[in-house]
Amino acid sequence: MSTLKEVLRKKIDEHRPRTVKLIKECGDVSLGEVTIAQAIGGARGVKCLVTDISYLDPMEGIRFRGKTIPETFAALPKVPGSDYPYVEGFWYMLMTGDVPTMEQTLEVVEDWKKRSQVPEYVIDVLRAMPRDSHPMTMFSTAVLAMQRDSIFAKNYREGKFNKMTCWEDMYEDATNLMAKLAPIAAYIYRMKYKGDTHIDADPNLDMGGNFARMMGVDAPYDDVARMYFILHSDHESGNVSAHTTHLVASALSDAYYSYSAGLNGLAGPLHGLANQEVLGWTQDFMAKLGGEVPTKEQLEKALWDTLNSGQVIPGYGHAVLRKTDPRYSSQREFCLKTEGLKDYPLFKLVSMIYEVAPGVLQEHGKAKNPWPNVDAQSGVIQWYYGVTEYDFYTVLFGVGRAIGCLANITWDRALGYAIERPKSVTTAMLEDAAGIK
Ligand code: FAM
Repeated sequence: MSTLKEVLRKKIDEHRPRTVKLIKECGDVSLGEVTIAQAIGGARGVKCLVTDISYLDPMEGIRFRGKTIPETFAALPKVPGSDYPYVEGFWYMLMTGDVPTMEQTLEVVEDWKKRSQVPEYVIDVLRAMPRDSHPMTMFSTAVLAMQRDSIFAKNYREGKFNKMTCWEDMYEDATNLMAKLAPIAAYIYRMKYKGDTHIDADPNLDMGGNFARMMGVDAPYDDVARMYFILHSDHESGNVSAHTTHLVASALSDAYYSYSAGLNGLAGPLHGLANQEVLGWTQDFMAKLGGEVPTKEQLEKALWDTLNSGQVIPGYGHAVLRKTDPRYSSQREFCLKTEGLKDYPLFKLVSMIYEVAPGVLQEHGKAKNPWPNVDAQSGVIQWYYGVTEYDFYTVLFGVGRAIGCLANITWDRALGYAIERPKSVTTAMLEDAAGIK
């Protein structure tokens, strides 16, 4: 029995009475009203989800279990010789809310290793798919294929469902899935883009280290992986990938069904695909200039051309944030401190976009947030380290996003969150309510 699971059990036992009390004694307390604009406009700002895994303040950005990004990086045990923490320790922190010791972290490292073997049938499924399938389609399919191994689904089928203990099956499924995601992602990468050559994991490495190895990319790509997975892990539970995962899990679907669905949402251009679009936009633009870094005037014109053609500026704007995304800043800091990267023309252009785009978007007057989000910066780092197949970038996002989504649905089960079922109304009902009929 792992320490993480035992700590989690204690946390869940302590937490449950809070949720029960809120429903039983304070269930009628209002959290606000819902306007017509919110009903039509994607439920923006409607407070109807509960999660303690992370909280997104519009001005401050994300806090994971109460910690800002710099605080998170500072608090967690670091991989020896690395500036960045173990992803496994971060998983412990998101699950339990506690910063693990090095010993507790290494226990998770070992646990993930034991669970990391990708079943042969998953490899067969991937290999049977057309090679030009989008890597996100492959990734989501691989996750869905593993549903046959769900412990939750098996026990449910066998009549062993118990509301109080079913989180344990979710936890087991979530951990089994989490441990396999990075190897599956690396397999897809090497199959699709590297002549179908594959590199075995090294039992001495952590998850980030092994991911870099299996991708075939040298250090400091292991640190890039650790940083990237942690930064992309969670952003409250209302974003498309987290909310979809939660919604599907609320029907008592298992972790595989739920996260495969979450990945399908992440694959959309307004969500996870934006990072590939940023790089596409930036490089097309540089190519037009013959590979030169543009002047600010040229850049401003290109941004306006994009807006005037009805397209969005990828990597800018956010549904909740109203300032520069700290996940953007954290990756920018990595670029600035990394020799070679800080003078890299593509990074210079991304930095120049940061200077020019907010002003353009403000003048354009539509986007509520003219500042960059996480996606405006991540592609350039991947490109610099030779991961130039930008169709693949959302898969990287998907490996990281699993940490938050899977921690969330484990807690959903533990606290017995209900099946999700918001109420719809008709357009005529809205017109009636507005008195315009
Ligand atoms: N460029 C041009 N127009 C933009 C814009 C941008 N970057 N961001 C928002 N707008 C427009 C938006 O299309 C909308 O126009 P209409 O009224 O004509 O429909 C208007 O500004 C108001 O939108 P908003 O309230 O500011 O944003 P939303 O909450 O509706 O949407 C985003 C949020 C992220 C989908 C939107 O800002 C966007 O499309 N950004 C570009 C794509 C992107 O970077 N996505 C990644 C988001 C990231 F956080 C992630 O999930 N990975």
